[in-house]
Amino acid sequence: MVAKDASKVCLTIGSDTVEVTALAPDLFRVGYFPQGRAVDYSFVAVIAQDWQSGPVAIVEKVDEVTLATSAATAHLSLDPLRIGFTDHAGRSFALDDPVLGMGCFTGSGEAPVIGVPSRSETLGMPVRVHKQHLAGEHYFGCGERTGELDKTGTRQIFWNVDPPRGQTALENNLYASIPFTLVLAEGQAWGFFLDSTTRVEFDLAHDEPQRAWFGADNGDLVYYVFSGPTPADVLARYTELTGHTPLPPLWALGYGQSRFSYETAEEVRQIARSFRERDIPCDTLYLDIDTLDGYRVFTWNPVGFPDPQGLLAELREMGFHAVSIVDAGVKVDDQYAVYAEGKARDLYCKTPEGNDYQNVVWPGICTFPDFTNPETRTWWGQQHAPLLDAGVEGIWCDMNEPGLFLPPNSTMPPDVVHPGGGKAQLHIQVHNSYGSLMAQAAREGLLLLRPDRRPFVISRSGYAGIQRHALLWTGDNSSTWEHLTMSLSQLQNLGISGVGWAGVDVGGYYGDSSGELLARWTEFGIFQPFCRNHSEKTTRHQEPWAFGEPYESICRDMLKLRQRLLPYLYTLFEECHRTGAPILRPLFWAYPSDPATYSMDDEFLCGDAFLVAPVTRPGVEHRHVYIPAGSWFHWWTGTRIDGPAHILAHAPLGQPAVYVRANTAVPLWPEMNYVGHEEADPLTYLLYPFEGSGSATFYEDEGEGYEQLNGFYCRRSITSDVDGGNIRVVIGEQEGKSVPARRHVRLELREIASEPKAVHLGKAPATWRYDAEQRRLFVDLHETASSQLIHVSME
Ligand code: MIG
Repeated sequence: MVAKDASKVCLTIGSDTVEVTALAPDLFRVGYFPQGRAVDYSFVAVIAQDWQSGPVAIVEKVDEVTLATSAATAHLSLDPLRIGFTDHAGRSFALDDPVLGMGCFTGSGEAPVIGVPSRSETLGMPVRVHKQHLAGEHYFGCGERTGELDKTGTRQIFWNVDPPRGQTALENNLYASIPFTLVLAEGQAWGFFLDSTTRVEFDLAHDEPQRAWFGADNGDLVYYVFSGPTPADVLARYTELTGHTPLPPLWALGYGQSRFSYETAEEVRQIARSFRERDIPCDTLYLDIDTLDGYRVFTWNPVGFPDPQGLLAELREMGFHAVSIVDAGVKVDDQYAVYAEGKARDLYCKTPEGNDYQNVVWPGICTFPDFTNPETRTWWGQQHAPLLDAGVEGIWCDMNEPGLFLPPNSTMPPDVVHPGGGKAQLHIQVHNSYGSLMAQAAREGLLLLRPDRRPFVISRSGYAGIQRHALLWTGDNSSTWEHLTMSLSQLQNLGISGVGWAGVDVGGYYGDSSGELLARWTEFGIFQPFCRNHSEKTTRHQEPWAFGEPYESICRDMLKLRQRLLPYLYTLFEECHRTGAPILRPLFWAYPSDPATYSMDDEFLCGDAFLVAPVTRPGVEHRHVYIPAGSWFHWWTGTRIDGPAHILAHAPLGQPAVYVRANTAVPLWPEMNYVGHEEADPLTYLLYPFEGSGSATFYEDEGEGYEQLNGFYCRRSITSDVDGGNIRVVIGEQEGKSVPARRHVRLELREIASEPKAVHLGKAPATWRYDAEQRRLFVDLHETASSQLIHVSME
């Protein structure tokens, strides 16, 4: 039976329901609800509800139905049911495999079936869709993976775990699960997202080269297909569906220092003082579980931290922000108010017999809030009040897979019950959402408690959509070169899975770091969207000064550069917030038609302007770098390289292989050690002009609060045109109502071969200085809302 409305076709086959809906011109949703299960689309990942598909033409023939939007068409052949897509350029994608198709999965090698008689089980059968793997298709994304960028030919498991220490790149699933893949073929992208919070598996042409399959262990099969055709189109729609990364407070982009644990207030003070005395930038200090009273969340250890409010006020005075850890487990202790209240209100997960489910984590025996229940989330959010009152400004959600100690590295048994405030579900059905829901509770709590502030929440676990609640850090890595290598693809994989705000622990968590490893890691770390150094209890300390010289100076120089780059990074965060574009990007993001970029995951782009190729081996000063099309300037020597080219870069310690794209302005602050340390005046636009043209955007706002929503921000473009001996730079007219506090603006043009004949600002002579030795031209300008044209005549 076929029914339809304006943008949806609904099929009833036996007791099964299949719906295909056009949500937007480039986005289709397929829902398969077997065996009488109710039509139900999850709320955990998906946020957008009011879709405008535009006109949808639904055409019904005897054995075929099509839904056509202005951009793409879904094709349903009805006997047997097979679903596939084309776009208006005639490209086919996400085509059901003609033999196997979609349905309840009964056994390996057998076709899934639709319309089998109803079985009255809560969980339902495993469900799967088999798609054709078309020639030339490459799969990317899949969330938090340490394996390589190109996932073609692999199996990917989506099931959140707290892995044993020292995992290798073979460890498939980690702390967060994002069952999304971005597919590229011949420069064109499409996307696929399977929305299920139970265990999910993708076979990306692993078993058979002509097939890929996507399955959930039980329940419904709900998937979304994005028609692209660019990677940016796919990510824009995916993040509209699952939510945008909020704008962070500006200080959250600065460097953070952490340790499991700084154990006393005095130790925290000493760390803070060392940063300032040693002139090393740092914005944020992290307080790990030893700050707690017997590991009870939302408390303070009265011995080590007798006066948290006083400590945090001192830190604020020194320009630091403090972030406190909150674990998922609540210590069973009737004298402990948090536990007692959760118990009295009956907000914990249950055993099948109806008792509170208990397991052991840091505090000993614990219960676990049922975050699927909205009432639990509100209650949990309120618990953050004493931390904020003491001066804590950010919340660090840990152990939220949930990770349990009995047995080690385990999680909840599948039959634990999440009562859900009325809609009970088994743990296996909601497992992958637990971390996201905890982060959501924290974020919503912070928003209620400090409505004028932008919440800062960091989470270890998450599901698709985690980006709208928290930034994700990648948990317990190791202080090894191998883990540094793995980090590069891991952050690229996250970026193209909607999690733009992410970072790995700089220096590595488990095991002893070394001066060289820390220095190399920091060289890479300053380009991580989230830049925090963290290490485990039993390991050697790894603060930037821990290994002496030359490593301390290298870390200082790198972190100073990060701090100078904050206006550039903040512009990228705003773009990510608005469009879903990752901050740290694979090369193919900008070069989808260049297949050489598909596997080039030991280097990456940071925004449009920077190409970064970290050294990830000890004792090595050279490495291969692929320079993609365009002209690029080496950061340290100014040497120009025209891509595409494979080069051997010289990258001695302290001078990582970093390149800046020609004609792409980079806004920079003056050097400083934390946000607010000094006035950000002057603002420098750094630019490497070269024959041709280019443009960049600069966005700024208060860096806190929400006045940007009332128009108080400032966005402008900077364009550069070079034609023979004429360089024309236009700093565009300001959009938005903010009035930046600075008065001075400086244009710094690099690699100018000789002293210019004349430099004009509009028609008048400009104030400028040429540094022949450095080949740099500095033009002094004033801050103004109107546009400024700078004309450099070389002859
Ligand atoms: O079982 O709070 O990933 O960053 O330092 C370890 C102690 C619990 C795991 C986190 C790590 C943190 C540590 N936590």
